[in-house]
Amino acid sequence: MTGHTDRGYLLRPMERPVEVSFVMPCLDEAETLAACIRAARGCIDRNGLDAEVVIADNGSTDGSQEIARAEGARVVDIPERGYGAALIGGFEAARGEFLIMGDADMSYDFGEAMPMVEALRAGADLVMGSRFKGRIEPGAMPPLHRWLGNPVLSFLGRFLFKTEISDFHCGLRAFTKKTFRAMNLRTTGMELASEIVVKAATAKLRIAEVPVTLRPDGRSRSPHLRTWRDGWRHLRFLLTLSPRYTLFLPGFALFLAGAALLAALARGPLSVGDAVLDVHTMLVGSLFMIVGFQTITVAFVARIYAVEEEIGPPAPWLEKSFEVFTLERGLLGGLLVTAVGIFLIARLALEWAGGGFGPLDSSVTLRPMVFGSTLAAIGIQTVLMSFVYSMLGIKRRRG
Ligand SMILES: Nc1nc2c(ncn2[C@@H]2O[C@H](COP(=O)(O)OP(=O)(O)OP(=O)(O)O)[C@@H](O)[C@H]2O)c(=O)[nH]1
Ligand SMILES: [Mg+2]
Repeated sequence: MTGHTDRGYLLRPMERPVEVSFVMPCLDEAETLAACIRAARGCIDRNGLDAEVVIADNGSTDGSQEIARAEGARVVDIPERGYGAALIGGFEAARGEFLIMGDADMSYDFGEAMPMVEALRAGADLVMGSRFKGRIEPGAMPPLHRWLGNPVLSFLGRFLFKTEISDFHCGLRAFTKKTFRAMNLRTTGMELASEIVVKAATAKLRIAEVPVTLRPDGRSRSPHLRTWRDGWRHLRFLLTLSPRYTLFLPGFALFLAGAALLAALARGPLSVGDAVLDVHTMLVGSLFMIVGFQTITVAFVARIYAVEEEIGPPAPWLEKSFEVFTLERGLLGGLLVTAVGIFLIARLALEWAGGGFGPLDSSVTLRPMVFGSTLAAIGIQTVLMSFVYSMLGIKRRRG
């Protein structure tokens, strides 16, 4: 092992840029932190890297900071809690052109960071470690994460964001400082792991993959990651960022199915084999249309929100649509549709009144009633959502 004297390169003045920064998020990792910093240093020494080690700490109370300093690493204190917030703070403070992130619990081998540096030197923007293409040592990953959480979330991520990445949540990865700036990372929790991949994939950055080994972590206490809480946060994040597949298309399909049912039954009952479809099926069609329409409108809420908060990929078409679909036009359109709906209902009511409010033949009179109430519901939904959109898009409007 090398002594303290040759650690000078880890204690350089802040101004001096280096090629590589190893950034480790740390919350109470006194048991394993020293070994992690030494492993990173081992990689630096063996490969003659011009590098530094940055510990992004969230106020550990077990002396992790002192351990880090004694090992010659630079400690950055991040007041905002959370894995994502700590890492973002660490990246900002890092002086390297290349940033390598890795957990401080000895579950990753920092020696495997070198192929990542080489990939970055060769022009990659982001290099993802892949535990599935590498090795997962026995006991390193709980079965629930191994066979359900990670594969399902990675599959969804690949499908929703059109990327080949095999391991969305690998803790060992590397990217350039330029990529870091371009990604404009926003999430403060564990979902940062997803955010990085989603942003890199949707911005069409050059992503490389390197197999890595996952070992059982070296600490005696339980991990910070809580399976269901963090799994759900990742899932929610992916779904929010991709309303096209999770909301818009299902909503649109439902709306069309409902419209088809209403159209088919508009003139009278329909026989399908031995079955006779009538006004009851029309009501189902009406329900489909209303729920489908609501789903579509919520898809737009999700997309506008993600764009406004800069947590999702940008959408220039949204900017344009705000110019075309102004609040006033939305209100007008919604009111018109509502008016048509009310007209259909009112016409029926007048006929009913003309007949002295006597009993109605529901198989006939329910038809315009269903059309009218469906249109009124959709019209009112349009009016309400126009307000919601204009509130969400308020930052967008200039002057
Ligand atoms: N600064 C900071 N670091 C954190 C926080 N949560 C986790 N970390 C660090 O992030 C790394 C990974 O945390 P773990 O708790 O091992 O979570 P994980 O590796 O994703 O999950 P497991 O597979 O269950 O171990 C470790 O270095 C932690 O110290 C946090 O809130 N703040
Ligand atoms: Mg861990």
